[in-house]
Amino acid sequence: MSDVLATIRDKVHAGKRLSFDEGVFLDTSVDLHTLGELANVVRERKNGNVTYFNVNEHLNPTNVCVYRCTFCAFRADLKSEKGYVMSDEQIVARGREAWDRGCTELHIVGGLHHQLPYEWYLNVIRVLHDKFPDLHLKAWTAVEWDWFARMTGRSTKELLAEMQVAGLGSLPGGGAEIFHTDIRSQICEHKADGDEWIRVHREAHELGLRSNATMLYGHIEKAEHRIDHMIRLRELQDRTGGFQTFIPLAFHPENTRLSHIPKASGMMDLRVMAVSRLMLDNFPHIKAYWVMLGIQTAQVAQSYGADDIDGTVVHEKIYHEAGSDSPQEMTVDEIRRLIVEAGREPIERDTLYHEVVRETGKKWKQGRKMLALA
Ligand code: V47
Ligand code: SF4
Repeated sequence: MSDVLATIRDKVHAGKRLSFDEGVFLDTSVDLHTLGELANVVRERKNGNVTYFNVNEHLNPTNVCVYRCTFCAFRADLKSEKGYVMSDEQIVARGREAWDRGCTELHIVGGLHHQLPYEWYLNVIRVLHDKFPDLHLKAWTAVEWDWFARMTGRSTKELLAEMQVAGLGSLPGGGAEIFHTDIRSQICEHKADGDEWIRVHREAHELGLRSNATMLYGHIEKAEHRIDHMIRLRELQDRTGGFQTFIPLAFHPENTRLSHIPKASGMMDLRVMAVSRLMLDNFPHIKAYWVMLGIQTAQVAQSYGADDIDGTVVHEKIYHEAGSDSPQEMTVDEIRRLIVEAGREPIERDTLYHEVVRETGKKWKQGRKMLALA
C-alpha cells in the first residue's frame, strides 16, 4: 500500500478531514474496492445500516428556459412546440395527485421562462401550499433564485424569505453542475456562477431553510474540478450546517449538445459516490438518485457511501428527456425490496429526515427525528 493511501486510511478511520490533494489521489489512483471499503466506514458511522427513501413526486411547471446549458435535454425555446407552461388548475391537480398518493414532498423545478414574472413562480408555491399545507414544497434551484433576483432587482434573501412565508419548505440541490469557472464557462456560461450558487444556499440556511447539493459529473470535467466542487460545499457546510444531502448526478448525453460524450460507466458512478462520501465529511447524507443511476447501480451504491435513494418520483422529465431508461416511478414496495436486497434497512423519511410512520386509516404522521450525526 502506498504511503498516501495508508495516511488516508488512518484519517478515515480516525474521522479526520481529507485534503484537496488526497481527494484527487482517491479519485484518480485508488481502486474501486478500496474506495468502497473506506466510504462504507463513513457511511455506517453516520447512518448505520439504514437507507432512507421518501414518497414524493416531481413537478416541472414549465420547461421554457432562457438559458442553453449544453448538457440539458429538458429545456425548450419560447416558441417551440415542445415548450409548455402549466396552468394553476394543472398545478393544483398535480398537487392533489401527490397528496392522494400519500406523498410527503413535491420536488419543484423548471426552466427560466423568458416572459413569466417572478410572481408566477411565487404563485406556484402559494396555490399548492394553500390547498395542501402538509405537503413539503422543495422548490427552485439556486439558478432559479438568481434569475428571480435578476428579474425583480430584489435580493435573493428577500425573495427566499417571501416564498418561505408563502409555503416554501426547502431548496433542492440542482443548478450546481461544476462550480469551477474553467468548466462552468463551457457548459453553462450565462447562468448563476459557483459563488452565486453558494451564496443562495448560505442565505437559505441563514433563514432556517435546509437544502441539498448536487454535482454534475461525467462530461468535460476532471478529478480536480470534482474535488474543488466538493471542498467548496464542505466549506459552506462548516459555516451553516444547512445541507442535508449531496447528490452526485451522472451526465446523460442523449438529445443534448454534448451527445458525443459517452455516458459515465457504472465504475465511475460508484467511484464518484465513494469519493463524495469520503470528502464531504460534514454532510449527513449521500443520495444515490435511482432515476439517474438506474436501479441496479443504486443498489450497489449503498455499499459505496450512499444512505439514501430518493423517492417514488413519478413524472420525471430531466433525465428521461436525456435518454434515461429507468422507470418513471417506483412503488414503495419496490423501493423497500431494492434496499433490503442490498442488505440495508429501509426507512421512509420526510424531506427533513424525520421518520414517517404510516398507520392504517391515517394519512401519515411524523415519527422519530432521524438526523444522522454530521
Ligand atoms: O441542475 C440536467 C442535472 C439537475 C442533465 O435536491 C442533468 O433532492 C444529467 O438537481 N444529464 C436537476 N443531469 C436535478 C436535481 C435533483 C435531482 C434529484 C434530487 C434532487 C434533490 C435534485 O439535473 C440540474 C443538472 O445538474 N441535469 N440535464 C442531463 N442531461
Ligand atoms: Fe435551463 Fe436548467 Fe436546462 Fe440550464 S439546466 S438550460 S437552466 S432548464
